[in-house]
Amino acid sequence: MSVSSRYKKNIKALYIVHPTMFIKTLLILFKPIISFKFGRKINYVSYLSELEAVVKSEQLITPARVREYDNKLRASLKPSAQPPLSPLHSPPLPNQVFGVPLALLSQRNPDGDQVPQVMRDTIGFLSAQGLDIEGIFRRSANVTLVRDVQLRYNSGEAVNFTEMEDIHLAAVILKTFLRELPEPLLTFQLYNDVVNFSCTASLDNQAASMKTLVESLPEENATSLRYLVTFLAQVSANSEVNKMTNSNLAVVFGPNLLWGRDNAMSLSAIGPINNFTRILLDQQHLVFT
Ligand SMILES: *[C@@H]1O[C@H](CO)[C@@H](O)[C@H](O)[C@H]1NC(C)=O
Ligand SMILES: *[C@@H]1O[C@H](CO)[C@@H](O)[C@H](O)[C@H]1NC(C)=O
Ligand SMILES: *[C@@H]1O[C@H](CO)[C@@H](O)[C@H](O)[C@H]1NC(C)=O
Ligand SMILES: *[C@@H]1O[C@H](CO)[C@@H](O)[C@H](O)[C@H]1NC(C)=O
Ligand SMILES: CC(=O)N[C@H]1CO[C@H](CO)[C@@H](O)[C@@H]1O
Repeated sequence: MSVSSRYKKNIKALYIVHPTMFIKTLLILFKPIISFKFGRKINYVSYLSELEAVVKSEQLITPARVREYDNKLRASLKPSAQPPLSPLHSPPLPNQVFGVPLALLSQRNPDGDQVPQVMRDTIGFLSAQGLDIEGIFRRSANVTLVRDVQLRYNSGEAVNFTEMEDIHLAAVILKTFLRELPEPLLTFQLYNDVVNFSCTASLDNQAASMKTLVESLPEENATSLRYLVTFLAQVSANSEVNKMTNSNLAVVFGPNLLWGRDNAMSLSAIGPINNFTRILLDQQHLVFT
């Protein structure tokens, strides 16, 4: 008992990769026995790459089978394996919001606003009420509610997140919107430049190189990116409370900002993409001037 509790105290955080429903349920059942403080140290991550953002990968001894499983899981998931709410090959519904090009959304906006309504709604709500929520953007939301909100947007209904009072729902909707764009916000065109960014840009001109890249984006993409990144900087400015530093945010948002044309997120690209995202967040005041 004393040995085990000393061990528990020494554990800073426990990460569970590839959590199954079974393990999550087990932990919920045992939560009253596991101390509260320890319960808070348990984190779930979906992929090894998210873990590598926290622990140096050389320090991890990962069995080959686990790596294989991780590759399989990732290949099956990114990003086309989302529930077929946004049929890619049939024409969009008249008011469809998820899975349609940004240009179409801004065309539809009456006041010519280039930032899509979903982004305005979620970010507006989250910057008012989400900044001090621990683990914002890390947690999942009720799948039924997520689908419900997507359906409401896609059928042209207004959605009021303040009324629903659900921070994680709004956070998941924002991520889902970005991930379901037919082309990522950072565009396929910039894929190579982004993946190669760390090799090509020297440390002292990172911000300038990034500024050039961002300025080469189509206007509505650049405007929406700026809107998002400015908000994420607000989130990490509160990382003392919400625990979401720029690196943590980059791990969550990188894969929603850019993926390859073949849809499968290659393991070797995800590190550089997340790195790029972190630098973008770090340097946002210089990039967007
Ligand atoms: C998810 O939301 C639906 C609709 O409000 C509710 O019926 C269901 O119980 C919720 N599921 C969970 C796991 O909370
Ligand atoms: C959303 O709901 C809140 C709380 O009910 C209300 O105060 C606010 O005016 C609503 N916003 C809109 C745009 O309807
Ligand atoms: C990155 O740059 C190297 C050397 O310039 C090149 O061979 C490689 O194809 C590039 N990779 C991508 C993904 O663009
Ligand atoms: C991420 O960037 C750091 C420097 O900021 C570099 O040392 C590291 O190799 C990069 N990692 C990847 C996967 O590109
Ligand atoms: C005008 C334009 O090219 N906009 C692009 C912005 O990015 C989206 C994907 O997010 C592309 O589909 C658009 O073509």
